[in-house]
Amino acid sequence: MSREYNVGVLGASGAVGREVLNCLEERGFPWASVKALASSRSAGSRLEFAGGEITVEEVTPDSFKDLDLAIFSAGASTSREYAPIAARSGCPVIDNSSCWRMDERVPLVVPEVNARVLARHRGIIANPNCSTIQMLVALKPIYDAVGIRRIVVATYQAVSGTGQKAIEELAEQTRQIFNCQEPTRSVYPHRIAFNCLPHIDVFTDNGYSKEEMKMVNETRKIFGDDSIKISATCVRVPVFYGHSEAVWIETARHIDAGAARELMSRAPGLLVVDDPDNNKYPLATDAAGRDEVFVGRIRADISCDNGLTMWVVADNLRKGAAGNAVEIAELLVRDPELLKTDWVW
Ligand code: NAP
Ligand code: 3JN
Repeated sequence: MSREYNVGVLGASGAVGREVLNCLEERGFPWASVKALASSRSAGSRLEFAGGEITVEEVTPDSFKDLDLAIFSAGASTSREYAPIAARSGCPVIDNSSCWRMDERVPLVVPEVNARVLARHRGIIANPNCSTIQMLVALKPIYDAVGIRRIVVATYQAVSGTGQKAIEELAEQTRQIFNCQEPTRSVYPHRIAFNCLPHIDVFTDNGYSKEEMKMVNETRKIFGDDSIKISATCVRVPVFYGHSEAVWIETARHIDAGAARELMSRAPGLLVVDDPDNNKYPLATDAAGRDEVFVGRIRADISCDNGLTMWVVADNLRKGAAGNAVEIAELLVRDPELLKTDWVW
């Protein structure tokens, strides 16, 4: 019989953590046990899993001793505290937060793009930001074929990227507006219902938001190429699930739109939906609940030599967070070398 694994899910009660449980179940991950961890706030509450229920436990430094691997999505400060403890207990961590992404000791992994860097992990592996993941799955075949010099991207990000409370805020504000009531707000600085907010995470000294700079820095680390020029504008839109992106690239060598479409149609994890004459292009509503990245509207950028532009959509909680993390976990259990616990954190 093939081996089964004891898996920890830290942040299990949150939007990403619940999706991690769904992905473990739906993708048939070989689990022997699944331990749901969160803070004292939700300890004792029950979550549906694999046709039954599991009880959430409060995370403590001892939580990881009997686990083979853990997936974290409980924010950067929780990861900063607990990921080294788990790693030192022999439990490798796949971390969804930004805490470790730019740490030189930590591989930052999108399986379709740079799975090979997993080999040098020391117990902590970082999952990139959702907006970075879907863009790079789409661009990888073009990067490999002709190189990419410059990327300009505008994102249209769903509220589920902010967490469970933001999903409830969009639903409640929509209900209030339809009932002629003043919308109440607590998560975003402005009303999100029937609005677009060019503001995700905090603003930094250069005028870009932290979310925008994550796309810049993470892209360079994952492609292993500090020469790529990148400019991002990240926008929150009143969509529940699924991030969309308008992406413009300047390639190092010429490639026409047809050849780019052909390359993308053969790339792993990427589905081309590109028949505008028949109203076929990627939509957040179609991507929701799916693990693939969708790309369409692939065309020459008429403003730029060697320019291409496209529309890229994915479920931000699946491929953008939980799904990518579970895919990394699948790679770990497939290769016994990657689960050896002789690393030193
Ligand atoms: P959420 O819905 O607010 O859930 C937060 C989860 O973290 C809950 O389970 C919460 O437990 C737990 N938590 C918070 N503080 C904790 C603590 N001190 N100790 C233990 N558990 C704690 O947020 P979310 O949308 O799921 O996102 C969670 C994190 O995932 C984010 O902060 C971010 O770092 C990461 N994330 C990554 C991406 C990506 O692009 N890869 C996308 C979204 C989120 P309680 O129920 O007990 O409060
Ligand atoms: O806003 C989104 O659509 C994605 C959100 C990601 C996120 C939310 C809170 C904290 C992150 C992240 O993954 O970068 C973090 C964080 O860990 O910094």
